[in-house]
Amino acid sequence: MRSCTRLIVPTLLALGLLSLKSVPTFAADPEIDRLLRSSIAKDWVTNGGNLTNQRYSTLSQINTTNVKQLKGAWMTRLKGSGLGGKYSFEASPLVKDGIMYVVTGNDDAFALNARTGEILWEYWSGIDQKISTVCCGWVNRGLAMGEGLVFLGQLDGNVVALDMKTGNVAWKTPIEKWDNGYGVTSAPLYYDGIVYSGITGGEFGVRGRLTALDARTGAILWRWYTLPGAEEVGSNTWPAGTDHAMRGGASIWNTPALDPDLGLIYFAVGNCGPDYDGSMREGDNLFCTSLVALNAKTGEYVWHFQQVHHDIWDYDAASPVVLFDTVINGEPRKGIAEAGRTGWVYILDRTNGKPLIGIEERPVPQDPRQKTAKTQPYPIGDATVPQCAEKLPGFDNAGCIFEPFWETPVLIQPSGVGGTNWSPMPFSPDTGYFYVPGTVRTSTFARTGDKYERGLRYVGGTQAAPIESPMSGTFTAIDSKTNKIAWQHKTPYRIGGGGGSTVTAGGLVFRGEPDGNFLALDAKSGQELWRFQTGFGADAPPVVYEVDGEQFVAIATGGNQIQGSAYGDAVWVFSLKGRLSPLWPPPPPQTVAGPVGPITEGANSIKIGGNNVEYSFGPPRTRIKAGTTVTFTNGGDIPHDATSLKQGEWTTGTLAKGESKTVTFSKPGLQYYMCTPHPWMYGQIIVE
Ligand SMILES: [Cu+2]
Repeated sequence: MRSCTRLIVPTLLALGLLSLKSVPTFAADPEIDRLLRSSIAKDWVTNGGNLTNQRYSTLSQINTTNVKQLKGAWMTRLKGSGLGGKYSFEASPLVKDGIMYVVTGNDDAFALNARTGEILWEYWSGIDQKISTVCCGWVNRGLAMGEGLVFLGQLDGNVVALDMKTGNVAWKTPIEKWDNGYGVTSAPLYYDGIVYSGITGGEFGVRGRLTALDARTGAILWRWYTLPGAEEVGSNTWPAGTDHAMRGGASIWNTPALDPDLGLIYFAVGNCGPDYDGSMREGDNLFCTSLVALNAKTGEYVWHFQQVHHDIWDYDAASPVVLFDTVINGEPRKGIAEAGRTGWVYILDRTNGKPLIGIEERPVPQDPRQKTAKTQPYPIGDATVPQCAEKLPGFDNAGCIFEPFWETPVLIQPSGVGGTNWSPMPFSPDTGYFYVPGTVRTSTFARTGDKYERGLRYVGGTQAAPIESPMSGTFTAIDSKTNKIAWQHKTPYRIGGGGGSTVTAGGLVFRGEPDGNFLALDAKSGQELWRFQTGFGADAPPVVYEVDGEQFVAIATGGNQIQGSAYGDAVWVFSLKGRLSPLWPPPPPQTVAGPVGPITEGANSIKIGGNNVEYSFGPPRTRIKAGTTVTFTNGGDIPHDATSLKQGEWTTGTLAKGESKTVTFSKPGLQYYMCTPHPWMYGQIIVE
């Protein structure tokens, strides 16, 4: 269809028949395309609000002067979908013509009356609950729409189109298989007849890619691999004559942005695999941890910028890219920015991928065993999280960003689950600020090595937060002209792991807090103007919309597995005419790493992933007599283990669903253990 435009227009020109009015419009959905190209107003039609991912709403009925009156207009529970400890609720609801569309961590989608919250239709994904290749919580980051369809990606590797009126499946395309290590967690992007989807699997030795599908039929139009094949651009950044690039990860975790004038699609690429072992993959390892621009129609490579060369720290670029226009030295410039796990915002010229403000290559510490890169890019400006670990008892080595490590654990900050992770970064053209959520967490990095097996974890090491090490967050306004901090809040909880915010022409930033509070801040000063307790982990990026002249603010409150917030299955919507009052606060997230809860006396049977809390040991703490044999049973859906924090002391090895293993504790002492693939799961055994 699209190639017709190119063929027909020259023909018409040649025949002298062309007048502007008679140009046939071949856009498959001119209305959605127009909304995607426009500033965000009444409707919120794609995950990032429009093609820029700015999350800047021009609505201003709710503003700094009246936001104190904001109350709940409605709250709807989504029938238990995505409710439980293995899930995160990270999707932004979409709104079009008074109807809201939302997707949960179980890939179930719902349409609701955006005024009243009444459920209009339901799509239950029925995804296999035994999917064993979910890296970081069961999550779906959102939807796209166009041509009368709602699009979503699923953890089982399918991209699905639903009829907007009924929720019936229009088409379903497997872009990969989950048992090969793949899944989809990113919100797709729709524009001009094409649905673009990312893919996950950076921890499973996959070959990342962007997939373009025909929106009408679901047919795959093209794929662009984030790991180059032989002779392709970037192939010389991998060791010659090896196939390490073919399992080098480089997932796409989030929604692309698109510039229709330049004809380019932009996206961020995740970490290199195996995550913590660079010993066999000498070179910069393109296009791991990079920003990439492609021709939006053909998928042809145009430019890239690599944030971290030869990544061994799990420093994904996982937050969605943001397009913005600015003036630098009196000249109008087209910018693109992305907040990294490194704690920096990378600000580039989106026409060519060159730094707009300045990024310096600086020498960094070396470890020849890891084949570390000689230099790394340092953006001019401020980082939003600390970039050096503080010394902790029991660790000889505390390092700063880009500190190498081998088999002896090294404390490093930011960790690979720190800085800005999957969370979006809004931009306000009024303030010129980016709003950057960050996680402050130190990890102990160590390389262990791994053998690649299709569909199994392939990370080559570990990064666990030391027991009792603090975990918190930052929320920072970064000036887009200088990349410097305009204001910063230290937050009690981690907020960079998938929580989010949105900014409005009413001068407000709305953001959730993992302890259930929903906040409104003054976008210019950062001052808190309003807060409301939703009763569930309030992490998802909110949206702003209007129905019948009334402005609403919506947030999905269902908790976030990475941020440790309370789970739920609710959508909350607020307006100035709202009448609903706050709910009772849910349990707050942990602020130090390690097992929590009361000590169970004499428990010699420990269940992993029981009671729908996938990433947990139960009981997490037990006191036993020396000589007791403890049985560990995996009651979850995915493989787990229990492994002593003292390296090599004891481990159950990988336990498949339903499998058990016993460990005998003969000597008195304090035992801490964790799950190797999920380094935020901790347990404690006190042996007397
Ligand atoms: Cu686990």
